[in-house]
Amino acid sequence: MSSTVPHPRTAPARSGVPVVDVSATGPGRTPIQQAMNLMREHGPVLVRRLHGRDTLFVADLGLVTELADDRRFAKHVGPALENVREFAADGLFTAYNDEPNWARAHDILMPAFALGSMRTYHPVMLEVARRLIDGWDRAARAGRPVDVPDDMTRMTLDTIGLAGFGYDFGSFTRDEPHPFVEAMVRCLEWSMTRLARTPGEDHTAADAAFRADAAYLAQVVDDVIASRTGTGRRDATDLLGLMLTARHPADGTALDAANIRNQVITFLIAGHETTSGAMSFALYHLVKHPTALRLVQREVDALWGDRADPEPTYEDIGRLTYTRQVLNEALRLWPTAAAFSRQAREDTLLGGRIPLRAGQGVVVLTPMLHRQPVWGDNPELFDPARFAPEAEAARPVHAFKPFGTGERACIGRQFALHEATMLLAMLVHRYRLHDHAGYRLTVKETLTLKPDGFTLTLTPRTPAD
Ligand code: MNH
Repeated sequence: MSSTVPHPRTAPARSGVPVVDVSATGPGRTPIQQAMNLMREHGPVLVRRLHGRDTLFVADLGLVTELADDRRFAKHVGPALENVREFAADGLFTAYNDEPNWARAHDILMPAFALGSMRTYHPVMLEVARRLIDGWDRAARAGRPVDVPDDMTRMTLDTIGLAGFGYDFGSFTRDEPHPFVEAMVRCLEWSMTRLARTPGEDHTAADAAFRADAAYLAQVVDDVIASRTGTGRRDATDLLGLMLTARHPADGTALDAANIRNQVITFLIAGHETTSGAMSFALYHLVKHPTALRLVQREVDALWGDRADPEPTYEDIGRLTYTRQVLNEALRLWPTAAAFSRQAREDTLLGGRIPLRAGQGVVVLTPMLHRQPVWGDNPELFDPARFAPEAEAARPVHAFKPFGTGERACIGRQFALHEATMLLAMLVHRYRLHDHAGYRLTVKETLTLKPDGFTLTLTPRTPAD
């Protein structure tokens, strides 16, 4: 694979980049947190060596700023995404830059993600938020804890299913997550742990299980597509409608059936997994930081007063500026898609000293970028004031990259922020959140990040509380 080309043998010495060999333990089940700890020890640029394969990790702001220059660098589909390609192929997320289907799909689907389109999704997002609230009301009455990441995942999967594809996963009518989620999580885990394999081990069973899961995902996707094509509503203007009928604005081409399947898998996964983690981390930080919670309460109370069942409008969500700051701050500390890769367009020196060959990958470790000195003396502190407009304006633009960078940055950013801001605000307005278990954060990695085993208990709130 192109990204695992050995680091030029002389480079570490010449460039002064530390090389840390982790072969003895491997990266284990938490490779992101391992890399974070390596950086805490060795600084914000290092080479991680694993069984002779080198990966350059970068979090230094100056270097990331260079890597964000689309004239010198582009997205790199590194080993992790190569594994995801085994089930998402040339979908938007995992397509190579020069694969014609990337630009074709990007141009066709862009209109579905313009800010104005969120107005169209708003009613569906609200409907699904209410499904979650119904469930949380029942839990509150029964005094039963809720599993935060599980319920956030139910909510985001149903939202992307309905808003993007007119397909109802019905996640809140099930005790267990929809089997699509379980198969998807196993596929993502396979993609991650496959990177940590020791040469010579036998992985036949794991690979066979993966193939079965991937086949199941494809089957769900075919079902999603069939339920549309069967209705005669092919021309709906949602994502699936665009995929099935839209023509490229410049050359008139359309997406082929195989690519549509890859796009549907891609959007079902990319469209829910990371948003779910982001909302879970935001709730975690809020229960641990009463001052910030208080400020969110003030904001939602100012908007919705003591109405028991407010009807959040599309415009309301834009007014929830502090709630949005909370989400940004949660994404700073735990960006749920925690790394992205860049490659040099031509042989070059990064930072004037680190030789990179054309096509060679560099991993930006976002959680550590988000803890660099530009964030002040106490980067571990959760403080939404960092995202007050004045503070944001004063900060270099590339200091905050939870959605990646450049033309391959997240297409779903507005979608995620609209959905997450609305739900967070509704939950804070409606419930008192109790950290009944004195939760201690452990971050689970399945390529994306989530707080593991995070539960809350709830009681109804009246705005005076
Ligand atoms: Mn999303 C790309 C993070 C929500 C669909 N997303 C990316 C990248 C990051 C990212 C980082 C860039 C990856 C890379 O450079 O290799 N995305 C997020 C986060 C959230 C998120 C942190 C929520 C919070 N993403 C969403 C949602 C959707 C979505 C919601 C769809 C509805 N994301 C995508 C797609 C891409 C992407 C599609 C690939 C875009 C491209 O390469 O053209």
